[in-house]
Amino acid sequence: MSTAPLRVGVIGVGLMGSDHAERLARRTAGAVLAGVADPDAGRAADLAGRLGTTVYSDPLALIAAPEVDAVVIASPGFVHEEQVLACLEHGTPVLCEKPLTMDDQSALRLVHAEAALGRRLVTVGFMRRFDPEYAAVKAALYSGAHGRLLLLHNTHRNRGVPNADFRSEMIVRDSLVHEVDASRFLFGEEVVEVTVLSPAPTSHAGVGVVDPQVALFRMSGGGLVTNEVFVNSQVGYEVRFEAVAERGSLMAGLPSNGVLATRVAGECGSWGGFVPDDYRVRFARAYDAEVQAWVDAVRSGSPVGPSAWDGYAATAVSTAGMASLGSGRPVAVRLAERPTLFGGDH
Ligand code: ISE
Repeated sequence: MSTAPLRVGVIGVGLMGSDHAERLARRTAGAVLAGVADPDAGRAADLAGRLGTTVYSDPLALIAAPEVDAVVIASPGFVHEEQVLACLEHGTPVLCEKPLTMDDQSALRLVHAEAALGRRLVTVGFMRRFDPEYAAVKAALYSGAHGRLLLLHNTHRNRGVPNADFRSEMIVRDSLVHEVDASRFLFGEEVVEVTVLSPAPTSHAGVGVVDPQVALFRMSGGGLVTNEVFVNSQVGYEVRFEAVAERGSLMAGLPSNGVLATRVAGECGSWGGFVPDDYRVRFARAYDAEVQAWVDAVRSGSPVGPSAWDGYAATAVSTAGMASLGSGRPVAVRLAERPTLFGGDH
């Protein structure tokens, strides 16, 4: 492992990017924050002032800078292809937030570009793989103690969505994509078919927005995954699942958050735990572990975590899911051939 700290630049400093910038500046061993770039110059300058780093007005200049060894991309998905390609051209390791790109074809172009280089530089930010509960369930399933995994039931809720231009497809592409990756990870298989159903929408969704959505994945080994994604639940950020295997089931992300408490609430009491507001709280440990593992892997030169292939495979399911959203009918997922660079793991 190199002894010099890894100098990391962050592109996009909205909610997630500023969280990563702070993590890199304050609590990631072996890393320093080497700069930030964002189209909102004021936002970038505020954050850079607080964290004592440089502002780059152009994300491509940040990628090309000799003072930047590695890059975290937390910009909107529609600029990921150009930014990840620039990292590949400069031989710069990159942790790109999900979704890798907006559709399967652009994601596949990145897979091919990296395969042509012949070395792994791209990691995709599917942080749930680093959540201690997801990792523990995966380890338990792989120990064989529960037998074969048959079914997975996922619940994914957000308190609300921030922007007025929110569309139904964004639930598939930006939210359900986490369940796609988690299902591939826990089953160790590809998703071969997706169906997205549209129940009667909540009155809290925008006009014409299908929310909640229920999606069904058929896995390559025949297992099934049911998913509820509800982004205007009003309550908070809830992500949990139950994996049903031949000799038992495993539940994770239960809403108690470890502590069940009673308290006075008006005339009667109430009981329960705490529901976090958003993903930065619910998955704080996962993000810390993910970024630390990525920094360690870049410094030691042995990649870990979800690859560009994982990003492509998840995006291909989202592309098929967006097609199913209109019709409610099953849509088959057909993946391109997997380059040998990406091995056989999920
Ligand atoms: C957001 O982009 C995320 O990645 C969150 O984890 C997810 O819950 C949310 O729905 C997405 O919009």
